[in-house]
Amino acid sequence: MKTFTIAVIAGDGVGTEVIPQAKRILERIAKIHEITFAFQDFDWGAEHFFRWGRMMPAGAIDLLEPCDAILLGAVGHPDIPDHTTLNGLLLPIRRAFDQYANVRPAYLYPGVESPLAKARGGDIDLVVVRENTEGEYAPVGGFMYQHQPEEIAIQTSVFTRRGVERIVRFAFELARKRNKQRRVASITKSNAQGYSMVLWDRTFQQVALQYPDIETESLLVDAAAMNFIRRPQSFDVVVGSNLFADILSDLSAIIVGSMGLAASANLDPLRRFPSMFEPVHGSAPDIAGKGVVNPLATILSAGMMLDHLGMNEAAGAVESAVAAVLADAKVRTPDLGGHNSTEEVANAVLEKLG
Ligand code: GGG
Repeated sequence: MKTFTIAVIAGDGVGTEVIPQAKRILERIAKIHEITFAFQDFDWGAEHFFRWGRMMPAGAIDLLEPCDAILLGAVGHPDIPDHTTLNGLLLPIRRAFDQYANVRPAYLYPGVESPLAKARGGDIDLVVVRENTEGEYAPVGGFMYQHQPEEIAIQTSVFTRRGVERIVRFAFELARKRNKQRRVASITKSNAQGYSMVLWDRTFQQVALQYPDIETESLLVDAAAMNFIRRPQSFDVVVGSNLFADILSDLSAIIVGSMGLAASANLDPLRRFPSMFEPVHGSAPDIAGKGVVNPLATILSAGMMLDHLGMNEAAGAVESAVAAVLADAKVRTPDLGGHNSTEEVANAVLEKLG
């Protein structure tokens, strides 16, 4: 029987509520498909920070490296600055394992209401591909004269030709694999950022020449935001830098109904290291502990993990079960207008899985 070792970091806030539900789904999948998941739970995050002064231990990366994949809940705590939690856990993992492709699908499931009046189930079906290891998130910069009136902060973006080329190529390959509209939209702000984003545009144009079967479009990020609202159905694969694609993927999540449905994969496409799967949402302190967070984003992320592990049939089963629960429109958490609990929604998915 095949065994997959999965590192599990539930993290903070609602992360500790959605991860147990995703594990229940994976346990059921394991039974159906005669495989085993060996979960290794790591209690890293805010509580670890309060106790030890760091979000994860010094040897954390070495502990994660032998695993087949990482399943992450959420990071963030109201009593710790957000840059401390993010830079102490999530971002170092993405960089250490060169998870350069952050894949964030946004599909308007039948049965889910979009805030866009005209959008109907199936109308929106796009994937935001986010460069995940450099760009605006590069840990390069510093303060001078900290906390003084003359304080200076410098934050340097890092764009490399190699980094841009590989994420753009990934986006083109994904458009081919999806075989839907066969279109890639590249997002920059090269009118204002005349070095990094110009390098991005040039690289995009060069890579595009190798994909004559894929239609292309280059948009400034402000126009892209507008067009996500005005003509969301025209997008297929959307590729952008670390910051821009992060912002656009929140927008794409909300036009397909809820952040509670937004799944993501942080991939090392070369498979040298474990890839990491997480809901796009954060720790949501406002609803943490109430048992009402939507578990579907994490369950769909677990589905993406199955796909990455080569369990395509199982991944399809998870996605279909979630789609069926949403189409029934009976059991849903408050973010989707329902009154059910996190556990009840996961139960409904389990029922569909059989
Ligand atoms: N699901 C992990 C999490 O807590 N994400 C929230 C967050 O702040 N993410 C920042 C990012 O993806 O760059």
